[in-house]
Amino acid sequence: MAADEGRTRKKGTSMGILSQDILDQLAKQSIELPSWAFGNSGTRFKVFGTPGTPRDPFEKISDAAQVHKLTGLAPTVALHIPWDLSDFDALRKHAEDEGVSLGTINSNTFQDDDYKFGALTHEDATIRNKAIDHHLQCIDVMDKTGSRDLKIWLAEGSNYPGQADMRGRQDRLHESLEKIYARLGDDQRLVLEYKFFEPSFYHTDVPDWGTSYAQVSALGEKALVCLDTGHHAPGTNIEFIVMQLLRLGKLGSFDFNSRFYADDDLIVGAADPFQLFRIVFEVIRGGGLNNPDVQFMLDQCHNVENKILGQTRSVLNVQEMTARALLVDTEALRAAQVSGDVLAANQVFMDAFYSDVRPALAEWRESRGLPADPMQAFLASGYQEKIEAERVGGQQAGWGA
Ligand code: PSV
Ligand code: MN
Repeated sequence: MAADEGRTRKKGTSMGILSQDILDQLAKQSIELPSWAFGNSGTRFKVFGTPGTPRDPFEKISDAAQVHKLTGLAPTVALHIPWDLSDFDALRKHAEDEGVSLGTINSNTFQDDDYKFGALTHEDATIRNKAIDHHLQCIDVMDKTGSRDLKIWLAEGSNYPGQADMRGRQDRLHESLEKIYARLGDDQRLVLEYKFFEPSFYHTDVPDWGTSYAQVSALGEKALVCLDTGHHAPGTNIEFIVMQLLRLGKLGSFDFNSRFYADDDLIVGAADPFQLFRIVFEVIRGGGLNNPDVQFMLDQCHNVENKILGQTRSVLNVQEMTARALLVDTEALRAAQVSGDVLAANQVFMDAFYSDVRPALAEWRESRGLPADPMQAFLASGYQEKIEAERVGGQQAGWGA
């Protein structure tokens, strides 16, 4: 135990497990929510409609703002273009009125017939230019919304060996990205997301962190990698990638979610809480926690669960794992590592992982005027009943609106 425990820890309360230093770090944490998490989503088999689902970006923002009101953790909302096309001055004002602001702008080159065989990599310059123009429009939107980041995820690749000129596509991707990058303002950034497969099954043009890193490094300082935790082959050591990208100064953002099999987009920490712990530990180790250069975001689709509660659960899970990772006794860990004490090092690590920080976090939340149990508070708030009664008629939002 630290000698200054009496000074830094609140004795006699469950918060005592979390030092003031840890609480200060937790107080600074922010996690961006994706607007699309509040619309309907599903699988290729069925999209289930849910009463109260937003019909437009304004209603999505209102729902996202509930998560922030309940947790104090989610002050910004990412938009998807064209799904969230609207009067952005009004949307920005609406977000401010609701106590949040607009965040990352996500482009979309995966829902247009022209992009069947690629967008930024397409053989045909007309189609490439169309995809580049879409990104330039996204940057126009960013100018209006005050957003810093343009997030690009590309659904490009091929299904069969021999189908595509992989090398040529990589070269064209670079040329296209250069044109987009050139349009960024001084304070704007481009984050390039990778994903190992789907919708293409043989090759994907940006399948891994190395390809994203190579592409963004060729652009310049304002281009970085986005790491979506669901976009790796099973068994991948994601925390190693986190460590490496932080070491290289190229980790721009996270899309947090969890997965059992493929890109499942489930609640963060649901499938493998220990993996989330290991990732957050490396974030802290690499200086990425509460570092504005490393944007924490969720990228989720709630197919069967309540969407506002699903997002709330996710941000709370990130907060909980951050608290646990901050509990790692780094001095003891380092000493064990240096002396080659394998078991002691592992025990230090696991001690922190197994610490139950939930009562401490509940008490701390209350001390800051937030509900001790945000999930319960939402259920008691009447908000869900209200939106179900009010949002009748119109077209519920989903992938495509
Ligand atoms: C598709 O896999 C995806 O989930 C990517 O992760 C993007 O971030 C997101 O869609 C929105 O375009
Ligand atoms: Mn993503």
